[in-house]
Amino acid sequence: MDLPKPITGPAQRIILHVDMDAFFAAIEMREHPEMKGRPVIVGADPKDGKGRGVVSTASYEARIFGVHSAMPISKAFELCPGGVFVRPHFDLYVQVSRDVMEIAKSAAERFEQVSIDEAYLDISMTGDYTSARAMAAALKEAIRNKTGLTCSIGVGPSKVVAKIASDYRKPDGLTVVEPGSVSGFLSSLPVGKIPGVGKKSRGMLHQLGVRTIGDLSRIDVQELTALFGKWGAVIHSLSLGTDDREVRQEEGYKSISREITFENDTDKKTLLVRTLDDMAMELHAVLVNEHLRFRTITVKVRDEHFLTRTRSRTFERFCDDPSLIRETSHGLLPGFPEGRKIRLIGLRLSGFEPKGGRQTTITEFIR
Ligand code: TTP
Ligand code: MG
Repeated sequence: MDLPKPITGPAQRIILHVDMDAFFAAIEMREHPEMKGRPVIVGADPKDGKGRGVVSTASYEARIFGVHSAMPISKAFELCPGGVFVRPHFDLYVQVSRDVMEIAKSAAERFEQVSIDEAYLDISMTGDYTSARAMAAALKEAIRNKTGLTCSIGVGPSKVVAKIASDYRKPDGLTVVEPGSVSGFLSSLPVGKIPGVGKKSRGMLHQLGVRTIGDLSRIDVQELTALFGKWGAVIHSLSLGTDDREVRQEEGYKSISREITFENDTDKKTLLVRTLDDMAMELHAVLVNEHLRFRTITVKVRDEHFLTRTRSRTFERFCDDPSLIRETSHGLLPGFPEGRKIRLIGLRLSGFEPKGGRQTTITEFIR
């Protein structure tokens, strides 16, 4: 006889976010043990303080001096003249990234890589937060054994909570936020910890008297939408830890891209071109590693008033030539109203065919 089935709700979601610590710098320190414990700054050549270009990342020792990603390299030199300045080795970073992502992917039901050193895993199958914590600890261990590098992990009921949690005890951190502790965990954190809330939005929120995520959660949504449009409603729900986005596992790359927000808005064409060159080198390293060729190249630029322009070019044939990426991207730099400064620049390659037949199972590759 068929017994009636018990009524059960959907299983609770458990999301894990993993982010490598000082990724490029940590790899350089692994390759050059003599750099261990020193302030290591990966990025453009500082040229005794006259260098153009920006910092890619800095070791935690260098961050004590105030050095951080996207800062002009000349400023980093000023803050930390005794630092070890290293030019990036993207091929190596991409290979290490691949090792990390392979391990992470095998640990989850669903896996989504979101940047070179960062991924979300849906680990709802662990069933409860005690098992999820054990799984996260095992993942940290496996990554360290394979690569010699540390990462930080956050676990929570949504992507936004997991992401904020992974940043909470960096480096080498593990923070688990159970559903009942979400508002307690978020409320006292500065509002800038919400992904996407940068210097500009932070300043505007401070003017409303909003300093913490708790302050943001208590403010009237309409006040936020008046100020930020749709984005206002988005950050309001994020402040409550509400985030329905699923971990999206996609087969094959749709595009690979890189974006950088400058520390200070700039009108220097040379800096824009140099930044595109660095991004081209990094994306080319991904192409080589993933055996891909592309047809479409897109440059995106956002100005100080948040006016965003993109320009693309699609080639007739698939290609993977680094100098072609660089030169085409320079030509695609869009014009802007006279006197406007640029705050963000991005480069994207898409329209892939696998070279030599191998296809990956990793999703988009966006910072
Ligand atoms: P992040 O994870 O943002 O930084 P990180 O890993 O260096 O440090 P953290 O411990 O805080 O996570 O970025 C990963 C890599 O991406 C970083 O090592 C270098 C590169 N990167 C840039 O090149 N430019 C940038 O503006 C940023 C933010 C990162
Ligand atoms: Mg990182």
